[in-house]
Amino acid sequence: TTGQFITCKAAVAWEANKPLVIEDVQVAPPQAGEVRIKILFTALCHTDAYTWSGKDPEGLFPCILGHEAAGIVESVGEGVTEVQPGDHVIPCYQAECKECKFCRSGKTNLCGKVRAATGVGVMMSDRKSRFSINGTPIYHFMGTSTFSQYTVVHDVSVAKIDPVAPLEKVCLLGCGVPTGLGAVWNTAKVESGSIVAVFGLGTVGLAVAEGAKAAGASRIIGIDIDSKKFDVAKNFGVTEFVNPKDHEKPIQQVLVDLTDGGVDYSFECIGNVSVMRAALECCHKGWGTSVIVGVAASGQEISTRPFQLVTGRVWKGTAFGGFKSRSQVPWLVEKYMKKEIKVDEYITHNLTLGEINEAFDLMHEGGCLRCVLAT
Ligand code: NAD
Ligand code: AHE
Ligand code: ZN
Repeated sequence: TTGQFITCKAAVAWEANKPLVIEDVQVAPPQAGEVRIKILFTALCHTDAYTWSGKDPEGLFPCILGHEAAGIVESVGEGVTEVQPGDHVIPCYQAECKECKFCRSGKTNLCGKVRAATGVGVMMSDRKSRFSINGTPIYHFMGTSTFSQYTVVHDVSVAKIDPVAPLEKVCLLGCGVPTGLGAVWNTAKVESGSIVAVFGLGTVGLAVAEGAKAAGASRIIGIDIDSKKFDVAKNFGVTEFVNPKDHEKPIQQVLVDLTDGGVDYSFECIGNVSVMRAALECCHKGWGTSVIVGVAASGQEISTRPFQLVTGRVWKGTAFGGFKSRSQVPWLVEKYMKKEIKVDEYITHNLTLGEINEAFDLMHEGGCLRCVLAT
């Protein structure tokens, strides 16, 4: 079947930091191994704001941002067997082909099949974009580009989910919530009784707290420079709150003093390299493990004294919480349906695609966790 072009609305980032513009975009039919999805709901994640800022070395303009969404398959290209039109899906920026060196390693959730293309805003087969405006190509973003009524993704980047699940909620399972939960369960493997520190109490940090509570952590210390975060953080399992601004001492020292030598696990959920250092250095000698979740700007580097590692602290990082996307997103949806994980509680605002610039403004306000846009 040779499909037709679809003209639809999408929010186009023409240039870094310039307000997004709702445009009529032509979306090409899916080629072999590709899937065209009608996006119904998309949320905003801090990473979209990061790339929009111009600080992402992989950020290309003009592009269509967005990577936390849910929708329905509209059409599929040749050779696509795992989804069909009508299926409810979540696009996955971390693909899972189940065949590449990464997927077969059993050691990582990263997939190598289409990453070279998704990092430069095009599709793998012909290194071209499926989006255009009057013939001008518009780049894809993270292999997902969900700030659009229709998008085209690789088939290895689509998780088919239970059609009963509410898409206006489970769109969050495309990024922030799984990232936090998985950082705890898959990357750190936090044990019952552990002392955990979470730096940054946005959606990702709160999902870390939720995951740590489920893992049986004895203390979950939330650290944020915005004290308003604590009230809401309690509902996600944070047991103690520390605002670095209330202390003269470096925050790592404050935490070491609070915990008889340091925490068992820490998580940086901000994207600030000096906080990453503090998160490592607040870990207990001999075993404390720190997981980098936040994304830091181009040119930023982490540092610490090697002695910190020589004496047993461990520095790790995580992408999408270590979850294998196509295999495990449907499982996360089921856990949500069984009320075993929260999702609704992270949604503080609902707007439409046309209000996307307001939604980006909201991200900088303390009261906003996730804003879901109806497309
Ligand atoms: P967010 O903006 O909602 O949350 C960040 C929080 O950090 C805010 O509460 C803010 O007040 C706090 N903060 C800022 N500076 C601070 C400081 N110096 N000390 C303490 N707290 C501070 O962001 P989010 O959507 O939750 O994302 C968090 C980070 O995780 C971002 O960097 C994002 O790009 C990244 N991320 C990574 C992955 C991954 O797979 N690794 C996935 C999703 C998001
Ligand atoms: N392009 C950025 C890297 C951004 C980054 O690290 N992305 C995370 C997901 S953030 C989701 O909100 C990730 O999964 N990374 C692994 C990968 O394969 O991209 C930069 O700074 O270069
Ligand atoms: Zn994200």
